[in-house]
Amino acid sequence: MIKVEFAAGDTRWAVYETPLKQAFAKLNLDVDLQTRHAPQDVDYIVYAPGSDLQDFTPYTNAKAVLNLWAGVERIIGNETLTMPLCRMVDPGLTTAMVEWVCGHTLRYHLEIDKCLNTQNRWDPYVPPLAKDRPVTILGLGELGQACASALTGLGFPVTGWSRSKREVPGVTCHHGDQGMHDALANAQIVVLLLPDTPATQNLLNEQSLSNLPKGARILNPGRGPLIDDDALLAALDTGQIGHATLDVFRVEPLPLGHPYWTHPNVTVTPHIAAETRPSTAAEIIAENVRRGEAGLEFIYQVDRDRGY
Ligand code: NDP
Ligand code: OXD
Repeated sequence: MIKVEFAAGDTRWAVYETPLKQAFAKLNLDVDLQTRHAPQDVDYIVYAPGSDLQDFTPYTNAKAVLNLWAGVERIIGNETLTMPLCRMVDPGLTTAMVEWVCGHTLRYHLEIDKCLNTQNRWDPYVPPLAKDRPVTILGLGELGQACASALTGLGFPVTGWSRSKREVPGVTCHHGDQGMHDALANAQIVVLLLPDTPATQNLLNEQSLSNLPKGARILNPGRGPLIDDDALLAALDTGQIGHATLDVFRVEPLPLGHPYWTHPNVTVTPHIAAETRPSTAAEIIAENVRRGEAGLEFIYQVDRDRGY
């Protein structure tokens, strides 16, 4: 029997136990799924940041750690984790991110805030069509590509930027340092969908913010450290950046008293852009257990050198 340890916390256990058992059964995997196996017996560990499990040393026979989150910055530096680490690529999470990004892009594009604050004024405002509103997505991975395709489908001219060269139908793709400069040059709305790695921290800084057209808007559902917060606040104050919608922060929950809470041109959402969905994520976990047992390569294995 395959022993799978669920080490993602009690709250998640309550919602993941049944979908995981169903997903294992669907693949005919004979799994003993528990929260308290003896560590040396464990074959796979289902994990989430914030878990009580921080020392992987006793899990001497574990074949993989299967993360329920897409981002791995809170686990990748754990030196006791020597077995393969797989991140989450969940169709439910991807759909949620596409909805969040499209929704907030349309809020900016249609100037929905103006409509909500008319205060009895008849003040006709005609937004441009989407085809005249360039959007740039920094990060063209699973989520960036899905969002780029959806925004292209809505008619926005989409530009994307990644570390390596990418091709996404209908999207102008750039990569590398000069590529970022080019990707930002015309962007009226910028979406950050990069992982938090040493190479991506503070990518949006005084200089890159000044590359944007005046009044550009920022959506950050990626990670807080991608942005130099002081530089963004300064750019919001001068109007270089028109508005920012931020879902992720260096410290979460965002501390009370942080200037983002009260800045008139910032919207804070509490890291809800895209939750992992148990029913679809369970199938990804089960597929990786199946692969591990069949001696196949895991899907979505993290490359520790790249950091994502
Ligand atoms: P992927 O690993 O699939 O894609 C990451 C993208 O970022 C790739 O295109 C990659 O380039 C690019 N990238 C990485 N490093 C650099 C760099 N130094 N310079 C330029 N481009 C770089 O990740 P996902 O799309 O699945 O997820 C992205 C992030 O979204 C997650 O890491 C997480 O932080 C965040 N997230 C947030 C959620 C929320 O609710 N707010 C939910 C889920 C995820 P390349 O294509 O060349 O590899
Ligand atoms: C994730 C997240 O990385 O929720 O999955 O941010």
